[in-house]
Amino acid sequence: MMAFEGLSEKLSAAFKRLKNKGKLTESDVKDAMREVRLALLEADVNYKVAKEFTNKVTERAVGADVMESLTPAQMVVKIVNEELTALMGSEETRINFANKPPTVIMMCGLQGSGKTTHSAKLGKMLKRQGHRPLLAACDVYRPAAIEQLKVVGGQAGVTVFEMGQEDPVTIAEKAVKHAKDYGNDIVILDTAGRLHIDEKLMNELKEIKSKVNPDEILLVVDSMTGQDAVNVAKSFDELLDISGLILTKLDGDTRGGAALSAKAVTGKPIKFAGIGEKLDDLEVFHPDRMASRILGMGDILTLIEDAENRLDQKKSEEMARKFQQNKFDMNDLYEQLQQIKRMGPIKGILSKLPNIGDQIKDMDFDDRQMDRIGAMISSMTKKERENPDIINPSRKRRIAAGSGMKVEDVNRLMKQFGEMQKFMKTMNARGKNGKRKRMPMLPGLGGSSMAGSMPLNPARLESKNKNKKKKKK
Ligand SMILES: Nc1nc2c(ncn2[C@@H]2O[C@H](COP(=O)(O)OP(=O)(O)OP(=O)(O)O)[C@@H](O)[C@H]2O)c(=O)[nH]1
Ligand SMILES: [Mg+2]
Repeated sequence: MMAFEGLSEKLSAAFKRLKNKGKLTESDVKDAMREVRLALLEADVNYKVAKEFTNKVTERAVGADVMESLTPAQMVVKIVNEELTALMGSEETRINFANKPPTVIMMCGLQGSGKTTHSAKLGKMLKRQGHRPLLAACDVYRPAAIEQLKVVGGQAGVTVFEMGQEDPVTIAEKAVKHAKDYGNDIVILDTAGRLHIDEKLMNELKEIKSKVNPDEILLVVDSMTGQDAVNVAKSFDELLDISGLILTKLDGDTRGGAALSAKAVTGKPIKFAGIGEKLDDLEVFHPDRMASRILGMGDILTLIEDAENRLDQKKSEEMARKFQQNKFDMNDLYEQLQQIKRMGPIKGILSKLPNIGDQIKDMDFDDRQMDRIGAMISSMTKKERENPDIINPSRKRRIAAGSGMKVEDVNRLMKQFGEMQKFMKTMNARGKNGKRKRMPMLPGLGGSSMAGSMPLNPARLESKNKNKKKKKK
């Protein structure tokens, strides 16, 4: 049996009943959500998580505007898909690398959860990305443990640091020193597991933590253990303040509970997923892909995506018209930001563009800046958004307070917005054949060396890029 199969089937059954209906009533949605909740509980999802989840979907689905070209039932699937994604963390999360190498990653977890295997998998993945990882054998209680790490380390082509049955804390410290001396930029500590959480293990892990100060404490969780796994995660997090999770054995017939509740219960992101015994069976965890997989409704999800694209298309056209009529206001800016956001992290978008990928690979893009701008616009009244000119100092103070920002931030946004409007006016006045000027940029949306060069619309960047190519010829 495939992972999540039972859950997928039950969710489909719940939605099927909605399918034939033309219009959704509140009781339709509630009935469907009762089934969804049962399906989640049966998949071993934490009951609180399941309840909150269905409440949220109900709240959004009842009275939702149904998108053009979707049936109300498909609209419910769309909302469930979005909420499932959000439940698992919305975005993929990367390894937190140390400013000054080596980055220390401590792997911890119960016996047999997959720590040793995943230390090697991670080592292999990082090596492929150009790093020089070092694996450290800190499990000294099982004599075979060191040998096991050497075997998988050998298969991964990653050096293993070991000191036999020494004290694990000393081994961890020496491993970090060894990494510094030999130019390893990452140290992965494979620690011991226990059958259940006990004081001895926790004290040891705490001591390693305090001595080597890991940049990542990754809890390795066997997804087959369902609800228990989540309770374990909670305890580990309380004692160690973990930085993320690795869900292992997602290739088995897991019912899905751990994947669905771990983030909600611990508040810590799932960073990787283990999907097999082989060393290449490691994936960066993508909440959206996992949600689609759980829903198991490829066709409907594609349909929803198309509908969204069409909507984006329509909105883009409308915006272009507003550009031309000099009617672009804060609402439009907000909508643009949302559209860019839906495409994923800015760096991810840009890295897909030819010629740009290489230039930006070491740069930091602050995606949160978009959220901040979004927050400021959200704090404006309808009138202010439509007519930003009326935003006087007292309104600015209110907007700043409402969005948790400073008045200077609001000023900066207003200034940039004014420049954008001015730019559009000159563009429109000059007509299409006029000399091209650079589009003014939003504050903070470009990295240092590209400062001020992130246009609002990535499509423009692409065309700019094409121009550059032409010049080179
Ligand atoms: N199918 C599958 N098996 C896995 C996965 N990850 C680990 N395993 C298997 O699970 C078993 C335990 O893995 P280990 O890496 O030894 O686990 P550990 O946490 O280091 O165990 P202890 O050191 O004893 O605490 C091994 O047989 C692995 O091959 C996975 O993602 N999928
Ligand atoms: Mg082990």
